[in-house]
Amino acid sequence: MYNFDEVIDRQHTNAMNTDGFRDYIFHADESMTFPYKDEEFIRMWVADMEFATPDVVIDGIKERLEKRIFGYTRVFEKSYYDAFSGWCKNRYDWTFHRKELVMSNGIIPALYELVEYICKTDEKVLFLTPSYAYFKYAADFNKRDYVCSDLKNEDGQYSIDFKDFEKKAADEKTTLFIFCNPHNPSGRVWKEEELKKLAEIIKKYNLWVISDEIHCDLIRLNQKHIPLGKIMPDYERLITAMAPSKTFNLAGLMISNIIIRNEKLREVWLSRHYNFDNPLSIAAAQAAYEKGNVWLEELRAYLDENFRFVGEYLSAHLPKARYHISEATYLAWVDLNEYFEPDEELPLFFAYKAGVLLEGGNMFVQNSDGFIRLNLARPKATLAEGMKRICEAVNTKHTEKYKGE
Ligand code: LCS
Repeated sequence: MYNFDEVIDRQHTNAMNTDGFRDYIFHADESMTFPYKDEEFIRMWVADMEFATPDVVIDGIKERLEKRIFGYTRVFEKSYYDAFSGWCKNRYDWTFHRKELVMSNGIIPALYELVEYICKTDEKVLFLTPSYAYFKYAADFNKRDYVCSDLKNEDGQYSIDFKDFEKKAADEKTTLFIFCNPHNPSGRVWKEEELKKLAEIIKKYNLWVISDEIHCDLIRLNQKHIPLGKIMPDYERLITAMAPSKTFNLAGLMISNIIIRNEKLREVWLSRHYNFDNPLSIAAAQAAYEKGNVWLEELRAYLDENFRFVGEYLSAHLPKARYHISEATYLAWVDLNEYFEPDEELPLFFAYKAGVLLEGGNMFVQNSDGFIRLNLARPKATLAEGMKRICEAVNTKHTEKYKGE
C-alpha cells in the first residue's frame, strides 16, 4: 500500500505550484502580498499532485543515473514503444504503429508546433469551451484565429452541442479541432456515442484533429476511456497526445508521446522539431508504463474517495454550490454562481479570504464564469483544511463584490 496521506514539503524545489502562482494566477510579481505566508496557503491550483512519484519510477531514474553518461539522447530503443503501446493496449485496447510515435518535451509545445504545421495563416482552430487555456494560446501564439463551441451545461451535466459544433466545423476556414479527451476542466469522459457523433462531423468536413488525452489514465474507477483513435481507426488526419506527466506526477521531467498518423505531417515534425529527449525522463516514463500500474490503481481509489469527500462537504456547508464528481482528472469543477456575481475575481477572493490558491472560471477561455477549479490530488488532511477554508470564506462573505484588498 502506498501512503498518499504523507504531506511532502515542496519548498526549495523550484516548483511552479509553490513559487509560480503570483505570476500564473495573478499576473503579478513578488511584491504582491497576502494575509497568508506562502507556505500557509492550501494550493489547489496548477495540475500537478502533492503525491510522490511512484518508487518504481524513481528506481528507473536511479538505474539510468548509474550509467553515468547523459549525452544527446533520443528514444531509439523499441523497449520504450513496447512499454507505452503495451500500456495503451492493456488499458484501452488500442494500439498504434511504432513509426507514428514521436516525442515532445510536453503536449503544450507540441500544440504550439502542430497549429503552425497544420493551419495556414488564415485558417482557424476549433475547440470546446470551457477549455484548457493553452488550446487558445496555441492559436494566439501562431496568430491563427480560433473559434469556440460552448458545451451545454444542464444542471452541471456537460454535453457537446453538436449542432453548434457542426456549424463551426463547416466553416471552410476551420481546419483543426483540438479535442480534450477526457475534458479539462469539466472532467467529462466522453462516451462512445458522443465520440462517434464527433467523428462523423470531423470526417464530413475533413478536419485535422488533435486528441489531447493527457488525462485519460486518471479516471474514476467506474469510468472507461476511449481513445478517439479507436473510434476513427483509419482516419489519417488524427494526432493523439498522451503523457506520463499527469498520471505519475512527473510534469517537470517534460516528456510526452505524440502519435502522428499522417506521414507528411510526421515528416514536417521530424524535420523541424528539436528531436532530443532527456535520458532521465525516458527512463522514468518507461518504468512508469512498465511497472506503474499497481500504484495508479491505488491512486485512483484514493482520488475517488477525495471526490466523494468534497461532495459530502459541499452539500453540508455550501448547499447552493453545484458539484458533480468529475468522471476524469483530479480536478473538481464547482459552480458557485449562487454565491458570487459572474464577473468576480474568484482566485483573488479565495487567496485573500481563505488562504487557498485555486483557478477560476475566467482562466478557461469562456463559458465558465462563477466556477472554481479545485485540485484534489492531495492528502486527505490538507484537502479537509482547504474545503473548510473555502466554505467558511464563502459563508462569511459580505454580499457586495470582493474587489481585492
Ligand atoms: N493538455 C491538457 C488538457 C492539460 O490539462 C495539460 C496540463 C497539458 C496539456 C500540459 O501538458 P504538458 O505540456 O505538461 O505535457 N494542465 C494543467 C492545468 O490544467 N493546470 O496546470 C497544468
